[in-house]
Amino acid sequence: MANTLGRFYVTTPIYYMNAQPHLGHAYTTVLCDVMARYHRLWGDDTYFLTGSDEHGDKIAQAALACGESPQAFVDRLSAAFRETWVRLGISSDDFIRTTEPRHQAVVQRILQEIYDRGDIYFGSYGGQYCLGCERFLTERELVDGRCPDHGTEPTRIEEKNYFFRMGKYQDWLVAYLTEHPEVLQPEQYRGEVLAFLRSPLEDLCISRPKSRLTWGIPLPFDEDYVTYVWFDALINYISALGYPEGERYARYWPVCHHVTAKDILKPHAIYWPTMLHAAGIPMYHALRVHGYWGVDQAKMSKSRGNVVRPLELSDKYGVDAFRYFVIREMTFGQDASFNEEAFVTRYNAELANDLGNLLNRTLHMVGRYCEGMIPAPADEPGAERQAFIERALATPAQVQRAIEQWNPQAAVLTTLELVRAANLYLEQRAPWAAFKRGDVAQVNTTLYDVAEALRWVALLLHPVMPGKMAALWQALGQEGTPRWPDEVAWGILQPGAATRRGEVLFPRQELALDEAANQA
Ligand code: ME8
Repeated sequence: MANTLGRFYVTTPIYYMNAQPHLGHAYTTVLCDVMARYHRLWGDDTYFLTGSDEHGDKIAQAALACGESPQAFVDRLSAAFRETWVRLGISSDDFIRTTEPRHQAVVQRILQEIYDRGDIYFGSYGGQYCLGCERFLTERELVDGRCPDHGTEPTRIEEKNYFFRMGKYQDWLVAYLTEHPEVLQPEQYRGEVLAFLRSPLEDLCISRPKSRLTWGIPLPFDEDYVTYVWFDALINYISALGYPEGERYARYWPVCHHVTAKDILKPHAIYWPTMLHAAGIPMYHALRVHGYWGVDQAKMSKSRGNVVRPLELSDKYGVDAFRYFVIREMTFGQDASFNEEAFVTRYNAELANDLGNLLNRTLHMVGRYCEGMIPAPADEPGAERQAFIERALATPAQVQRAIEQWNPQAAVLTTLELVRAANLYLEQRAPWAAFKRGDVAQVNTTLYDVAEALRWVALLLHPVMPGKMAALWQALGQEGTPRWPDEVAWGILQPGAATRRGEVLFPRQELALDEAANQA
């Protein structure tokens, strides 16, 4: 979706602080980081939020199981998440924790606002409660009496609670999602939500009695209750902006893009819009939903012992290789399966071979034939050259379109095609043979063109592999960091710039399976 305001706000879900980060968390966070970095590269005023979801039953129980207080427990896990993001090169602008006073104050303010407007009432409820989902499930959601997501039997709970009149906003929500198809994409997920909304929408239980759970934000209008964790968590997206008076709220809320996997579609596509509407807050700009990572065609789970830890992979193969793989492998919206062998194969074929070798060969020839300096191209309009330059010229717009359409995989693949075109061009023009013939113009022009294409690759893939692409940029004798669009023009590379041959950019990797690490 074109961003007309020149501003971009992107959010990850705030993850539950009940376990260490895994591949799924890392994927969403890397994806948001890549999107934020493209927007920054284009000069958009960009804000990127992530954080931690720290209240609720699930966390209270996990803390109990570890013999820790809930606060000490979430402090420890939240620190582990933050450290993981630093090590994965995540460039978030803020990290919100739902136990922070700045968040709690906004949750209470919104609860009071909706209560005063008459959309929160007190009532009795008996229902099937799933601890994993932290919500009551309706009869039609159960499969053979079990929660479809957790496979566990829900617990029957009867209690008095507060309810949000969510059902009242069903018609508004259906009309909104119908009239604004771009708000919820890919289309299959919008279809799922609209199908769900064909049956009556029930009101949402938004409290938990303190007699059962104390680890939550107290309701401002009844001290015997705490807030239901989803009603608390969703509000992070605006509390972090300093809602309602905050300057960041005014600036970024109109361009908010939420990103989640399909598991939490319902809270984001149904609870959150109706909560916003009831509180008189404008709807978010977009919700983008991706699929689920499995491992070797199976579900990733602790009990199967197949949980993929992102830091183990980035320690073994490099952080940029990890980022590249997840973005390149998953088609946005669809499920994907992780396999370490496939990771190493892709790495060797695409990064070590196609891109790394192209750079090695180019630098080697620039060293041998041109004294290590970028040569000046001859003004030569040959057909092969013309075709190659045209291929290069088409790439930035294709990358930009792919990113605007939330298809980062296509952005990577289209850049990879440019790399392959450069390899082909090198073969066709064979500067090593031209050198032997003494055809200096052909040598210089070919090496210039390939180096220029590599400079573009450094720029086009910078958001995906910031470290490696900065190294590529410098290897070509460039200073500072790439800028777009100033530097996406053919011929910016200055002849005479001194290339730098440092370490091999993408050394070949061997598969190094570590069974013990997988059991941890
Ligand atoms: O749901 N594949 O937190 P959570 C892809 N606290 N992505 C995955 C994944 C997988 N196998 N597993 C997890 C919560 N994710 C709430 C969110 S937001 C206001 C509150 C990612 O720790 C994906 O982004 O269970 C998914 O939506 C999220 O982690 C769920 O994280």
